[in-house]
Amino acid sequence: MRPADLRTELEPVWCSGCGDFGVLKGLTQALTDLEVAPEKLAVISGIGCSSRLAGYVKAYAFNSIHGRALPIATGLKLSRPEMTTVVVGGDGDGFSIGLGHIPHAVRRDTDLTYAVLDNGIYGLTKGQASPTTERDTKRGRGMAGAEDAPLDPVLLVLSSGCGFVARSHAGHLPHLRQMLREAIQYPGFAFVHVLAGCVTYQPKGYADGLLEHSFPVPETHDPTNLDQAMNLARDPRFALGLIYKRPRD
Ligand SMILES: Cc1ncc(C[n+]2csc(CCOP(=O)(O)OP(=O)(O)O)c2C)c(N)n1
Ligand code: SF4
Repeated sequence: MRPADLRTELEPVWCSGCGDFGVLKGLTQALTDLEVAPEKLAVISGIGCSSRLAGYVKAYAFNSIHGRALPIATGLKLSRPEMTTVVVGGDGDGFSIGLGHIPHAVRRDTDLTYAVLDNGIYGLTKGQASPTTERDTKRGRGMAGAEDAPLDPVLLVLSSGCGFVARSHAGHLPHLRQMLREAIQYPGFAFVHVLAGCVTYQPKGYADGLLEHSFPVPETHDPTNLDQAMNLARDPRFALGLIYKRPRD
């Protein structure tokens, strides 16, 4: 099986240069590495540009309801445990309307991989501020809310008790492929924070800026140590790599 075999015939409607293309590629690569057959795969998303990804992967896919992908995916996984279940969505979908579902999905520890494609903005609805919009983001039309302090997705899931937490960048394909592969292999709730660019509503060079503001998780980091993981997550820059993986009994 090749990654292209996991693509539907639909052409993505994303803007040329959108970071979501990288995530589609990284995800189909990771699934191919793990030899996940389309009939054993479910991709569940909410609503947003990033959530369109579900329609582009050959799988039982559901581009569902804004903010509600996690409970839908949990129900699916509980009734069909043999399905590899991947949840995708944006920062608006996950951390605004969908935020209340995250700690409970973490507590239930259902075997899901949740990849949030974080472009720091509501792309689909034309560029409003999201909970991860930085305060210094240029104010444009519809940017109400950008004066609020951004939340940190990695600290949020770590403090909720998530057993697998990783971060990658949509333009860093081999790394993203590896992080998604490890997350899918983890037998519980796995969270992957994917830094992604929106070329239409974020300023020029935004995605490169994210990368410049990132650093690889140091080799000395022990991902089984929660204190070390929390300290790494507190760094104002973005640590890219496996941040935390709780050993399982
Ligand atoms: C219940 C509900 N409220 C609001 C909306 C409008 N809406 C659609 S997508 C979206 C935000 C999308 O932003 P994000 O999740 O960050 O995804 P992106 O488009 O940036 O990938 C909003 C507010 C909706 N579809 N349904
Ligand atoms: S508006 Fe932004 S997030 Fe949406 S497809 Fe275009 S570049 Fe991607």
